[in-house]
Amino acid sequence: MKTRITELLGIEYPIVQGGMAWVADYHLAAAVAGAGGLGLIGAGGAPASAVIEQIKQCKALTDKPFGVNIMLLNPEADAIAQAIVDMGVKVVTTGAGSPEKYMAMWKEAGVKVIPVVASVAMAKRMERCGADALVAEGTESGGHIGELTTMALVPQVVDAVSIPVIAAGGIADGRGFAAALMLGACGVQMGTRFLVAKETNIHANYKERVEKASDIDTQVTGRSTGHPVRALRNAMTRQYLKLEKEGAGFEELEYLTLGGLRKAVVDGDVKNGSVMAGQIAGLVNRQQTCAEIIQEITDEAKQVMSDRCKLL
Ligand code: TUI
Repeated sequence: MKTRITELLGIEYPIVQGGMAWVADYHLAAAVAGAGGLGLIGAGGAPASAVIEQIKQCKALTDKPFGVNIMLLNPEADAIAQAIVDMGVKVVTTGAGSPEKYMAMWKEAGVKVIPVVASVAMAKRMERCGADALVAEGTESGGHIGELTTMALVPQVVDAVSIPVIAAGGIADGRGFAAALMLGACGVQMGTRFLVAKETNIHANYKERVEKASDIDTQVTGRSTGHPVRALRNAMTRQYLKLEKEGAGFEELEYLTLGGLRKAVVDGDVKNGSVMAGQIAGLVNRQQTCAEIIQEITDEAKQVMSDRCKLL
């Protein structure tokens, strides 16, 4: 399956695994890379030393290209950005901010830079400062989100830039993949589907919550603080939304979510932790290997594209 993204990154399938904080470790990144997609180590809020160790381990497991996602609110983002260069990581994706200040350094080192954007303005800004491609991430996604839906965002970003666009948000099967291609994307990024991959090292309770989730089970907290985050509804999201409605301040709200993702991923506390997942969780109900996921999605996409064409 050749697209501008497979050619740019030297991968077999235009499928990128989301760089999920606490979730996307070197096991998952290497498994996705081995299956022909782009695997990512999610740096999240981890210290640079931990990310460097993850990169080393990933290199030991695979010869295929893999990347690192930098969450730009990480206080050690500068050191992680430098480590990417020093360690010869081939691809970097960024989230929750603008990576402009690292761009010159990465370009000079030949790192492919793929910022995640949630608006046309940000997409244009990233192209201007030298991005090689973009992930256009709709509000259906889990975790930190923007306002626009994937359906509205992707074609508008595709029209606004010349670099290849990867669609994300609400995509978990071949139909979503095919639809993204129809919107003009050259590939897809998926997080939620990979949450339940066999190679994903998260607590069994987290996987079970995702597998059992229905279409209406996610909630968005933090709209009032300017940090909207989508997660599966639980005692934490309910309490958060109640406090938000009552006009609670930033500090009180932050306290509620502090360490919430770690609580859910590592401790398996899916009641009080932050069980980040996208709106498509209702469709994700089986644990498969990364290779099975990628194979099934590409087969299904090819099938639905040929079926639909016959109907026309
Ligand atoms: O970054 C994400 N998703 C994330 S990061 C994350 S870790 C976290 N944990 C607890 C609380 C908050 C975060 C969990 N999920 N997706 C990529 C993404 N980036 N979505 C939206 C954006 C974005 C937002 C603003 C990109 C650029 C941007 O620009 C702001 C600016 O500088 O103008």
